[in-house]
Amino acid sequence: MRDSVNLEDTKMAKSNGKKANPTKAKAAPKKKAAKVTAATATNNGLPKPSNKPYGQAGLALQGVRILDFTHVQSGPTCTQLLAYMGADVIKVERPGVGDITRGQLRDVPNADSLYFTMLNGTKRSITIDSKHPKGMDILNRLIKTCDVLVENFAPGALDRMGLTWEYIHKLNPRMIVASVKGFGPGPYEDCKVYENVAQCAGGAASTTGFREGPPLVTGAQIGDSGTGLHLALGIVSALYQRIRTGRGQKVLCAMQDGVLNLARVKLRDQQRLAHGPLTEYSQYSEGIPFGKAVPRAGNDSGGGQPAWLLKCKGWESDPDAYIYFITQAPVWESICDVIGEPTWKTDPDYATPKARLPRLKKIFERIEVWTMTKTKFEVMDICNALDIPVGPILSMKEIAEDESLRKTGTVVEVDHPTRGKYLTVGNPIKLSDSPARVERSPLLGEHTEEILSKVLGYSAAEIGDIEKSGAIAPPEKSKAAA
Ligand code: CAO
Repeated sequence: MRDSVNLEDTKMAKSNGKKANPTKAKAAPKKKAAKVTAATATNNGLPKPSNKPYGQAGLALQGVRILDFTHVQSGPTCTQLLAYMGADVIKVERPGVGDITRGQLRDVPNADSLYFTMLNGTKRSITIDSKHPKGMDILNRLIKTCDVLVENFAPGALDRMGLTWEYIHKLNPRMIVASVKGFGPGPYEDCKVYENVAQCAGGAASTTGFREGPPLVTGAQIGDSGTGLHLALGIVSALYQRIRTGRGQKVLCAMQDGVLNLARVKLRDQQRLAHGPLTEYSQYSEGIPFGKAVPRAGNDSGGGQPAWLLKCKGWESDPDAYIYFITQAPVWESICDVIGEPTWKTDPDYATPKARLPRLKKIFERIEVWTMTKTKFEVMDICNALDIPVGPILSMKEIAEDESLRKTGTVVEVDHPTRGKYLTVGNPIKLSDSPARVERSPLLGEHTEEILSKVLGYSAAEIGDIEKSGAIAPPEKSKAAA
């Protein structure tokens, strides 16, 4: 503690432009103060910078071991990302059954589905019946050896297994217990929740779609994957705090909260609505009055730069021949030139962002006349050269075939023993000193023996007993073995 006082003094002295002299710290007894070297003071207690080449100093989360009790999508998204960052993720699955997604939406008979394989890469799989006494023994050992337990069971399921926070924390006070639930504490806390329920309850669906149509869910899995990403940040923060406190904590991410966090611009607009119409919504330029709640805004921009989705050459036969076009104010003159309306640069009806607001519909119709003469990629090339922000609607086919995404490791091809090669999304977060570890997903129970012996220290005889007991094998198999 005293050392940190000295370090603070050092920081203050530095920020005052004085040379740091930790040995002169006021309150610290001489003996303690002398221990703070110049090296630790300037490095804030961190080790000396590694002199290994970047990318060869280990992975960011190396040494972190995760007890992964997740299933379906939200939890697995989180633990897969942590595995990509270098954590040792041990996925616990029910013997003979496993994560339900292994068998959902199967495209290759008898092979784990893409649903499963694309969310569980770089993990190890152990099968354990958590309701079997020997299964509980194994879990106890895992709890003692892991840093983080991650789960996204229905509310109460972990407690019903006997794995309450109190129980876990007693076995391992350093354990971080991270959960995804559908809702936080409140009237819905006991509800089971899937992706679209969260999109609806988090405010995304009511603000997505066209004004004249019903609420719409989006294909991006903001409820599941979005909440998994929030949880990963919570876990890493708790690991960081544990360096100071030495103890674990609970991390909770409710899917409703995660969606709302991603839809916050709409809560912004809800509050703006009290002060007048939302002038950047095309509804305003169409003269349609606003109601009490934020309306659906179609393809309007969510920010201060008006934008819309426009047809490109080939739109009649290609459902993805569109470009998203942003009329960013600083490049308005370039837009006028490129679409062939140079007089709009000085015309008082068009020259300023405010003047344009009631005319957005007409403006985008005119820009579309131009974009329809070009392919989306031609529009990209022309507009990017002029600094006009535009985005092509890329189909999943185009993304799967995109060379640059392969090169950056955002799309990765991995090989799987039963399904062969498949594409997965690699690590979207790039760290310059920690290359992503993107590997195939494990088969059900593929690492059971390896984890029992190498991680938990069971002997061969003990593993034999466990196998016979039915704690790690499906019931039929263990009966046949007995
Ligand atoms: N050994 C023995 N039993 C196991 C086990 C194991 N290794 N792993 C799981 N189980 C049991 C659990 O103990 C639980 O049993 P009980 O209900 O009898 O206590 C049961 O399997 C499964 O629990 P569940 O209720 O979580 O699963 P479900 O398929 O009924 O519900 C879901 C799925 C997603 C709706 C629910 O888990 C949920 O609401 N999770 C929280 C929110 C969430 O993450 N949703 C996103 C899912 S992705 O769209």
